[in-house]
Amino acid sequence: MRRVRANAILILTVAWILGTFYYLWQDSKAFSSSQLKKSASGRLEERTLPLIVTHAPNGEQAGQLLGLFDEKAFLASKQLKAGQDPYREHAFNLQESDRLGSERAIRDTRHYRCASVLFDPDLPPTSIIITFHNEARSTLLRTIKSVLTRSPAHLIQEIILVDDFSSGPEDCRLLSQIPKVRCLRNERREGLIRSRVRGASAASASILTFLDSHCEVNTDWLQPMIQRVKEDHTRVVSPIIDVISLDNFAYLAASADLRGGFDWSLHFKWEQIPIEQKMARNDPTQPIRTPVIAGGIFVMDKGWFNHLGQYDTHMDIWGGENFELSFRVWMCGGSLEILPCSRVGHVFRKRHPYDFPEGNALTYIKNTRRAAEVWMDDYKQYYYSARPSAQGKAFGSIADRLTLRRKLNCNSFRWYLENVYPELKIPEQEAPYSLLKQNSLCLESHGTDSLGLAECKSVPSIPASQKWTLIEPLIHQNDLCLAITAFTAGSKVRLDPCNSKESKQKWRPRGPALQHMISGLCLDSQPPSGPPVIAQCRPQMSSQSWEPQLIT
Ligand code: UD2
Ligand code: MN
Repeated sequence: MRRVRANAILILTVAWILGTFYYLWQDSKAFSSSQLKKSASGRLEERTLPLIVTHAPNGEQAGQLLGLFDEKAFLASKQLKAGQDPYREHAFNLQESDRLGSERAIRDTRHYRCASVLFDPDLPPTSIIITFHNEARSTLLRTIKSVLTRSPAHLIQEIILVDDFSSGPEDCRLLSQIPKVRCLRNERREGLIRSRVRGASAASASILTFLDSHCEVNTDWLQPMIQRVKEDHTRVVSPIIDVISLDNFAYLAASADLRGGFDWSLHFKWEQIPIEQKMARNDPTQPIRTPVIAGGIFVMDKGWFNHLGQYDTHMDIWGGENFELSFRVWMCGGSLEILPCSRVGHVFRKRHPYDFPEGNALTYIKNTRRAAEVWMDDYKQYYYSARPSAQGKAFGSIADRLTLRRKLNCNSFRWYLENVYPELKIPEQEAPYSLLKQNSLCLESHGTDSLGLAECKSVPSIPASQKWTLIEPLIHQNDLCLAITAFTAGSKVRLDPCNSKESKQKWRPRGPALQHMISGLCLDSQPPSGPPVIAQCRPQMSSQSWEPQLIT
């Protein structure tokens, strides 16, 4: 009897140990597979996990979902004609999109741990807002159907389409036949910003969800976002945006280690999460704080959206609104995050398939100028330095938005930089020019090969050949730098293309003298006739004294 019991305990122990090993193996497999294997775009990730595939519903369910809407007729009437360029109209391969039809199974691209995250049973419903301008029928319908099939029905209060004055009114009219879908058509082209405001104002749910018109939502995409907003209405949340190939419409997982960032020209970019934050992340289901959102796909409490001033409706067509919203949310008491357990695919394109009545560049400048002028305080100077073409371009009145900022009592842009985006470095102040004086003479270049001394000129007639910029360890003249020609005393100096790693170009001050760091020799003008060389350092000698005099 005792032996039987001992055997049973042994078997249970072995089973427990094996089970533990299996669990740990699964875990490490998932982690290693989620380590980045980047594609050219830097965002794609390859996974080898056995992933759950999200299936399209069966025909009967789909029929019920669409009500009286005649999907076949809708798709058939606007297909690509033989011989037509499939990229021309939409900047993606229309033929492939049409071939896929209105729904398809896609890979569940989430980390496997996301499947076991629990949500409140009483999450509030949301209004989905999709604005479109001449969207392809197959992509638009797939967006709508993926929402209907991959979201818990009770969470979708309605889908509000805003047709931004597409060429014909038909799409809007026909799609309204789908249960839960409403379509509002603009009477003139408004752009996506005013269109979204129109859609949001018509929404009846307390939570707003914005989507582009060429998306496919993935398994359980909605619950994580509504949960976070329900817990704290000041959070504005977005999913990881997966990539739908514009060529073959393959659904590709994006990296889960990215957040939204930008440079001083207000150009959006995906960037790696800072290393300290990455190290601190031990739970891959946790939100990622992001300085800005890409703009198209996010969930926000409707009351908070209205309280914060919706959007700047003087922005036109496309662009810049994501910065304006992001700055406003952070600076006025909210937060922005990316939720890795929510995944939505989007067709990223290389060009805009539609026209900009005022031109693409001017519109982007107008919109980003408005964002910079209202939200960036004195830091807007860096925007103008990075985008000099923005200076002097019209951007309309911003009085209302400045009043809004005051009324909301928002933090400064400095606060935003210090607390939200410390990684955005302030551009180095342009170093001032100096003369390098030796009594009444100045160091002067004559082309790249020879240097000499000449009478110092004064403002405003100082020639470029006498202007030097001292940024240790380099002595610049524009993008050329003072370099020795050999490491021995008596060697001439010349100008070479600047390279801070080049040992021949490294100098440091030694008293009034300029010492070459590696050879230890000093710049010497070799009176009476030059040319300057490097010589044994004797800083007290006037031929080695170089007095920098700032040119103001
Ligand atoms: C990204 C955003 C997009 C928007 C934009 C900056 C994602 C996935 N997309 O560009 O939502 O924030 O950055 O402004 O983050 N549209 C109109 N009227 C117009 C022009 C466009 O309704 O005059 C619609 C268009 O059909 C689409 C949406 O607005 O549904 C966004 O336009 P996009 O897809 O050309 O922008 P995208 O993805 O390049
Ligand atoms: Mn888009």
